[in-house]
Amino acid sequence: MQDRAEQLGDKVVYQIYVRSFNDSNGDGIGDLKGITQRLDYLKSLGVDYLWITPFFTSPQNDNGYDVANYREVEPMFGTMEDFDELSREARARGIGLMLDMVFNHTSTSHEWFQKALAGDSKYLAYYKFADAAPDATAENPGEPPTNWISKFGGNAWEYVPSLNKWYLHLFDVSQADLNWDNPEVRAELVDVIKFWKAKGVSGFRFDVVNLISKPEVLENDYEGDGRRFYTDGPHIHEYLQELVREGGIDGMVTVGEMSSTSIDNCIRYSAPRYHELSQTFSFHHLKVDYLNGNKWALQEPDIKALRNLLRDWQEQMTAGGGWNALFWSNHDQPRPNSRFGDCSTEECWRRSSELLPTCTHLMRGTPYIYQGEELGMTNPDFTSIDQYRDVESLNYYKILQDEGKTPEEAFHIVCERSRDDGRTPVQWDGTLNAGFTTGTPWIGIPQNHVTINAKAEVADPDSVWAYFHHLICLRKATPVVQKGGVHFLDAISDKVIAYERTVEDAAKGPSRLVVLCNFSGESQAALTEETVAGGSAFVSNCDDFKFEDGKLVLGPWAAVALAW
Ligand code: TEU
Ligand code: CA
Repeated sequence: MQDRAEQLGDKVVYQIYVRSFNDSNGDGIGDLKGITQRLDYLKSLGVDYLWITPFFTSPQNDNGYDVANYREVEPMFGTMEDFDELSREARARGIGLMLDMVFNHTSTSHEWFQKALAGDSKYLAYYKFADAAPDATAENPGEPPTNWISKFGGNAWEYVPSLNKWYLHLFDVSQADLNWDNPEVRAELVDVIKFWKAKGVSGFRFDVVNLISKPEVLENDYEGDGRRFYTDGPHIHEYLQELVREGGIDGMVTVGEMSSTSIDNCIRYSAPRYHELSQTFSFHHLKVDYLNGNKWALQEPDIKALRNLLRDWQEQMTAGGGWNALFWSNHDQPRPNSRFGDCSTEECWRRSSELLPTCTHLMRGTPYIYQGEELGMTNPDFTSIDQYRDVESLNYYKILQDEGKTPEEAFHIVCERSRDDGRTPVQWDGTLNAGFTTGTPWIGIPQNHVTINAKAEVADPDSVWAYFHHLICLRKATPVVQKGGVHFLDAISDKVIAYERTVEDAAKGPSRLVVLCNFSGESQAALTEETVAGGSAFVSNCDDFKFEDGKLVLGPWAAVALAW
C-alpha cells in the first residue's frame, strides 16, 4: 500500500481548458495543437501533470462535458494524430497527461442515447428512464417522476413523447444520466478507460463521479433539490472500486470531482487502502460567498467559515489517510483573486494573486493551477449579457428575472458568479487577442491583457508567474511541504488563516513551517510574538509584516510562511 505523500507529495497539476488555452489555426477556439505549442511554457513553470478538459466528440452544449463519443477527438479541437503528438511531446518533457472522463452522463447525441430514443431496449437500460402516466402527452406530460432540480436550473427530468417516458438529466437537458446499476454500462466505461490508458496517459480526472449511483426508489425531495438522494449514492464505492480494478488504474494519478460530498466519503475515495482514486476535489470552501448556500445570491466571503472548512478538510483527511486536491479555481469558478481578494489597485491585485497560492501550495495535498491563475488573470470586464456564452449563466440570467430581479440585478449576479469568468482565453501577450488566436476569439478577452500576460511576466522576476514558479520549486525541494503533518492555528484576527506543517525526519529543509495569510485589505494581527519566536521567513508575497506590541501583524493581503 502506497502512501499518498510518497506518491504525490512533490507533484503539481496544471489544468487546461482546451477551448480557451491556445488556438493554433485561427478559428478562435483553443485546440490540441495549441497545447503542444505551449508545452515549453508549462515545462518552465515546473508542473508535473496536465489535466486536459474533454476534447472528445461533442455538440458542445456544455463545452465538451456532453460527450457523444468517448474515443474520438472533436474536430474543432483537432485529430487523434494531434493528441498522439501532444502526448509524445509532453512525455518528452517529463509531463504526464490526465484525461477528463465524463461518466455520469452522455450527450443525448451519443449513439447509445439515440438507440434508446429509437426504442432499443438494450440502450433504454443504459439511462435513467422512468415511465410517464398512460395518458401523458407532449402538451400535457403530467408530473415528472421526482421534483429534483437540475444543476443548471429547472426540473431534472425530460419527457420523451415517442417513448412516453422521462429521462433524468442532473445537468443540461442534452446530458442524459447513465444507469450505473446496469453492468453493461459499467463494462462500457471500463473499456473507455482501457482505451486511453493504452494510449499512454498518466491518469484521469472523473467528472462529478460521486453522483453516478442513484437510489433504487425515486422520491420527491421536500427539503432540498434532490441531491441528498444521489450524492455519494448507495453503490458509489463499489462502482468506483470496480472501475479502478477493471480499468487497471489503481495507483495511477486519479482525481474525482466530488459534488456536495463529505470528509468520510472522501477518505474512502482517496485513501490507498480502499483502492478507489488518489485524490478528491471538494467544493465546500468555494461556497463561503454563497448567501444561504445559494450560488445565485451574493455575500462577501466569510473568511472564518473558509478557515474552519480548510482546517476540517486538511486535518481530518490527513487523519483518515485521504489526500486533497488543493485549489481555488477551475473552469467552473470565477477567478479567485477577483473573488477572495482585491484587484482594484495593482499592488492589491499582485498581493491577492499571490496570497491565494501561498495558502494552498504549502498545504498537505496536491496543488492544482488553473490556466491563467499563474498570471493573476481576473474576471472579465464584460458589460452585456451577450458577451456570456455558458448555458448555466444564460439559464440563470432568465431564472433570476423570473424570480423578480431586475435585468441589472440579474446581470450583476451573473458577472460575479458566471463560469465564463474563468473561461476567457489565456493572456499570452499584450497584442490584440492576447496572442490566443489570430482570428476572433469565441469569448471576449479582458482589457487587462495589455499588462497581465505571460510574455511580460515570464521575463519579470517579481511577477505573479515568478511567484508561482517559486512555490512549485519550494514544494519540490521541501519534505515538510510534501509530507508533513498539518495543524491549524487560532489566529488573533478572524481574517487571518494560519496553519502549521511539521515533519520529524526532514532530510533537508525546515522541520516546521507556519503559514499566515491575511484575507483582508486591512492590517491584521496574526499570532503572538512568542508563538513564532525564532522563525525565519521562508516565502512571502511582500515584506509588509512586522512585530507590534508583542504580535505579528500582517499588512493588507500579506501572506508569509515562517520556517524553523
Ligand atoms: O461540474 C460539476 C458541477 O456540479 C459544478 O461545477 C457546476 O458547474 C456548478 O456547481 C454549477 O453551479 C462538472 C464540470 O466541471 C462542469 O464543467 C460540467 O458542466 C458538469 O460537471 C457537467 O458535466
Ligand atoms: Ca482552433
